Amino acid sequence: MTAVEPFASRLDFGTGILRPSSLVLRRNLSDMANVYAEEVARRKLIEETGDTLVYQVYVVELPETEGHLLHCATVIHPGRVGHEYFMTKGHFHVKRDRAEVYLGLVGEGHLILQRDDGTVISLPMGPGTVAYVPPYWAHRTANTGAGPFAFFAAWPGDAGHDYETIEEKGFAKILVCRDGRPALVENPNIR
Ligand code: PAN
Ligand code: ZN
Repeated sequence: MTAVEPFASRLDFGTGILRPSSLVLRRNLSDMANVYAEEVARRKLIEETGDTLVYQVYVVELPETEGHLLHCATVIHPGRVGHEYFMTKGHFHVKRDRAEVYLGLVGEGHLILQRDDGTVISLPMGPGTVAYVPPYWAHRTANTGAGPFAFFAAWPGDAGHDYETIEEKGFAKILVCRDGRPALVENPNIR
Protein backbone atom coordinates (compact mmCIF):
# COMPACT_ATOMS: atom_id res chain seq x y z
CA MET A 1 0.00 0.00 0.00
CA THR A 2 1.24 3.55 -0.74
CA ALA A 3 2.21 5.22 2.54
CA VAL A 4 0.66 8.61 3.29
CA GLU A 5 1.55 10.88 6.21
CA PRO A 6 -1.32 11.74 8.60
CA PHE A 7 -2.99 15.03 7.69
CA ALA A 8 -6.17 17.00 8.33
CA SER A 9 -8.38 19.20 6.16
CA ARG A 10 -11.06 21.66 7.18
CA LEU A 11 -14.70 21.28 6.20
CA ASP A 12 -16.95 24.34 6.41
CA PHE A 13 -20.32 22.97 7.59
CA GLY A 14 -22.12 26.09 6.37
CA THR A 15 -20.92 25.95 2.76
CA GLY A 16 -19.54 22.44 2.18
CA ILE A 17 -16.17 23.85 1.14
CA LEU A 18 -13.34 21.45 2.03
CA ARG A 19 -9.82 22.84 2.12
CA PRO A 20 -7.15 22.23 1.26
CA SER A 21 -8.51 20.08 -1.57
CA SER A 22 -5.97 19.32 -4.25
CA LEU A 23 -8.69 19.01 -6.88
CA VAL A 24 -11.99 20.84 -7.38
CA LEU A 25 -14.19 19.20 -10.02
CA ARG A 26 -16.79 21.43 -11.63
CA ARG A 27 -19.80 20.09 -13.49
CA ASN A 28 -21.65 22.60 -15.61
CA LEU A 29 -24.82 22.01 -17.62
CA SER A 30 -22.63 21.35 -20.69
CA ASP A 31 -20.97 18.42 -18.85
CA MET A 32 -24.34 16.79 -18.21
CA ALA A 33 -25.41 15.61 -21.68
CA ASN A 34 -28.04 12.85 -21.47
CA VAL A 35 -27.98 12.84 -17.66
CA TYR A 36 -31.41 14.44 -17.23
CA ALA A 37 -34.57 12.91 -18.64
CA GLU A 38 -35.43 16.12 -20.53
CA GLU A 39 -32.33 16.58 -22.73
CA VAL A 40 -34.09 19.25 -24.82
CA ALA A 41 -34.73 21.29 -21.66
CA ARG A 42 -31.02 21.08 -20.75
CA ARG A 43 -29.97 22.50 -24.13
CA LYS A 44 -32.62 25.21 -23.95
CA LEU A 45 -31.45 26.20 -20.47
CA ILE A 46 -27.86 26.59 -21.72
CA GLU A 47 -29.09 28.76 -24.64
CA GLU A 48 -31.28 30.92 -22.41
CA THR A 49 -29.32 31.26 -19.16
CA GLY A 50 -25.78 30.12 -20.06
CA ASP A 51 -23.64 27.19 -19.03
CA THR A 52 -24.61 27.22 -15.34
CA LEU A 53 -22.53 25.42 -12.70
CA VAL A 54 -24.57 22.47 -11.40
CA TYR A 55 -22.18 21.11 -8.75
CA GLN A 56 -18.61 21.12 -7.61
CA VAL A 57 -16.65 18.47 -5.74
CA TYR A 58 -13.80 19.26 -3.33
CA VAL A 59 -11.58 16.21 -3.57
CA VAL A 60 -8.85 15.28 -1.11
CA GLU A 61 -6.52 13.40 -3.47
CA LEU A 62 -5.30 10.09 -2.08
CA PRO A 63 -4.05 6.83 -3.59
CA GLU A 64 -7.02 5.00 -5.10
CA THR A 65 -5.97 1.67 -3.69
CA GLU A 66 -7.22 -0.87 -1.16
CA GLY A 67 -6.85 0.25 2.44
CA HIS A 68 -7.14 3.99 1.87
CA LEU A 69 -10.34 5.90 2.59
CA LEU A 70 -11.19 8.47 -0.09
CA HIS A 71 -13.25 11.49 0.90
CA CYS A 72 -14.65 14.66 -0.60
CA ALA A 73 -17.40 17.26 -0.23
CA THR A 74 -19.99 17.98 -2.92
CA VAL A 75 -21.96 21.21 -3.29
CA ILE A 76 -25.00 21.04 -5.60
CA HIS A 77 -26.55 24.35 -6.61
CA PRO A 78 -30.31 24.86 -6.69
CA GLY A 79 -32.07 24.55 -10.02
CA ARG A 80 -33.99 22.26 -12.34
CA VAL A 81 -33.64 20.85 -15.82
CA GLY A 82 -37.24 20.69 -16.93
CA HIS A 83 -39.00 19.11 -13.95
CA GLU A 84 -35.91 17.32 -12.63
CA TYR A 85 -33.84 18.77 -9.80
CA PHE A 86 -30.16 19.64 -10.35
CA MET A 87 -28.22 16.48 -9.45
CA THR A 88 -24.91 14.66 -9.80
CA LYS A 89 -24.15 12.34 -12.74
CA GLY A 90 -24.40 9.25 -10.57
CA HIS A 91 -22.39 6.04 -10.71
CA PHE A 92 -21.90 2.47 -9.59
CA HIS A 93 -18.59 1.65 -7.98
CA VAL A 94 -16.43 -0.38 -10.37
CA LYS A 95 -16.01 -2.86 -7.53
CA ARG A 96 -19.73 -3.26 -6.95
CA ASP A 97 -19.30 -4.53 -3.39
CA ARG A 98 -17.78 -1.27 -2.14
CA ALA A 99 -20.03 0.86 0.11
CA GLU A 100 -20.02 4.57 0.95
CA VAL A 101 -21.26 6.92 3.67
CA TYR A 102 -22.70 10.41 3.14
CA LEU A 103 -23.10 13.15 5.76
CA GLY A 104 -25.51 16.02 5.00
CA LEU A 105 -24.09 19.48 5.82
CA VAL A 106 -26.37 22.23 4.58
CA GLY A 107 -29.49 22.60 2.44
CA GLU A 108 -32.07 20.04 1.36
CA GLY A 109 -31.53 17.14 -0.96
CA HIS A 110 -32.20 13.51 -1.74
CA LEU A 111 -29.88 10.56 -2.16
CA ILE A 112 -31.22 8.41 -5.00
CA LEU A 113 -30.07 4.78 -5.16
CA GLN A 114 -30.59 2.07 -7.73
CA ARG A 115 -29.84 -1.62 -7.42
CA ASP A 116 -28.81 -3.87 -10.34
CA ASP A 117 -32.36 -5.25 -10.59
CA GLY A 118 -33.75 -1.73 -11.25
CA THR A 119 -35.14 -1.05 -7.75
CA VAL A 120 -34.86 2.69 -6.98
CA ILE A 121 -35.05 4.27 -3.52
CA SER A 122 -34.68 7.91 -2.52
CA LEU A 123 -33.69 9.16 0.95
CA PRO A 124 -34.24 12.78 2.00
CA MET A 125 -31.06 14.43 3.30
CA GLY A 126 -30.40 17.56 5.30
CA PRO A 127 -27.84 18.85 7.81
CA GLY A 128 -26.80 15.95 10.06
CA THR A 129 -28.28 13.14 7.95
CA VAL A 130 -25.92 10.19 7.77
CA ALA A 131 -26.89 8.07 4.77
CA TYR A 132 -25.48 4.67 3.92
CA VAL A 133 -24.89 3.57 0.32
CA PRO A 134 -24.71 -0.22 0.58
CA PRO A 135 -22.62 -2.36 -1.77
CA TYR A 136 -24.23 -2.95 -5.22
CA TRP A 137 -26.30 0.27 -5.29
CA ALA A 138 -25.68 3.03 -7.87
CA HIS A 139 -26.07 6.47 -6.31
CA ARG A 140 -26.59 10.12 -7.10
CA THR A 141 -27.77 13.16 -5.14
CA ALA A 142 -30.22 15.91 -6.05
CA ASN A 143 -30.75 19.38 -4.59
CA THR A 144 -34.44 19.77 -3.75
CA GLY A 145 -34.12 23.08 -1.89
CA ALA A 146 -33.86 26.77 -2.68
CA GLY A 147 -30.18 27.18 -1.65
CA PRO A 148 -27.03 25.07 -2.10
CA PHE A 149 -27.13 21.47 -0.83
CA ALA A 150 -23.79 20.10 0.45
CA PHE A 151 -22.64 16.77 1.84
CA PHE A 152 -19.45 14.97 2.79
CA ALA A 153 -18.69 11.45 1.49
CA ALA A 154 -16.16 8.71 2.31
CA TRP A 155 -15.60 5.44 0.44
CA PRO A 156 -12.95 2.70 0.01
CA GLY A 157 -9.86 3.60 -2.00
CA ASP A 158 -10.21 0.74 -4.46
CA ALA A 159 -13.94 1.26 -5.23
CA GLY A 160 -13.51 3.07 -8.59
CA HIS A 161 -16.29 4.92 -10.44
CA ASP A 162 -18.38 3.43 -13.25
CA TYR A 163 -20.27 6.32 -14.88
CA GLU A 164 -20.86 4.55 -18.20
CA THR A 165 -23.59 2.17 -17.02
CA ILE A 166 -25.69 5.09 -15.73
CA GLU A 167 -24.91 7.28 -18.78
CA GLU A 168 -26.16 4.53 -21.08
CA LYS A 169 -29.22 3.38 -19.16
CA GLY A 170 -30.11 6.15 -16.70
CA PHE A 171 -31.92 5.45 -13.45
CA ALA A 172 -35.28 3.68 -13.73
CA LYS A 173 -36.85 6.50 -11.67
CA ILE A 174 -36.15 10.23 -11.57
CA LEU A 175 -36.71 12.85 -8.89
CA VAL A 176 -38.98 15.62 -10.17
CA CYS A 177 -40.70 18.63 -8.69
CA ARG A 178 -44.43 17.94 -8.60
CA ASP A 179 -46.79 20.44 -6.96
CA GLY A 180 -43.72 22.08 -5.40
CA ARG A 181 -42.49 18.85 -3.77
CA PRO A 182 -39.99 16.13 -4.71
CA ALA A 183 -41.58 13.04 -6.27
CA LEU A 184 -39.84 9.88 -7.46
CA VAL A 185 -41.45 8.90 -10.78
CA GLU A 186 -40.78 6.45 -13.62
CA ASN A 187 -38.09 7.62 -16.03
CA PRO A 188 -39.98 8.15 -19.31
CA ASN A 189 -36.78 7.43 -21.31
CA ILE A 190 -36.00 4.09 -19.75
CA ARG A 191 -34.71 1.80 -22.47
C1 PAN B 1 -19.35 11.04 -4.34
C2 PAN B 1 -19.59 11.59 -5.77
C3 PAN B 1 -19.82 13.09 -5.83
C4 PAN B 1 -20.12 13.58 -7.26
O1 PAN B 1 -18.20 11.57 -3.79
O2 PAN B 1 -18.48 11.23 -6.57
O3 PAN B 1 -20.91 13.44 -5.03
O4 PAN B 1 -21.03 12.76 -7.93
P1 PAN B 1 -20.62 12.02 -9.29
O5 PAN B 1 -19.33 11.31 -9.01
O6 PAN B 1 -21.73 11.07 -9.58
O7 PAN B 1 -20.44 13.08 -10.34
C5 PAN B 1 -19.28 9.53 -4.45
O8 PAN B 1 -20.29 8.89 -4.52
N1 PAN B 1 -18.06 8.99 -4.53
O9 PAN B 1 -17.91 7.63 -4.67
ZN1 ZN C 1 -19.75 6.70 -4.89
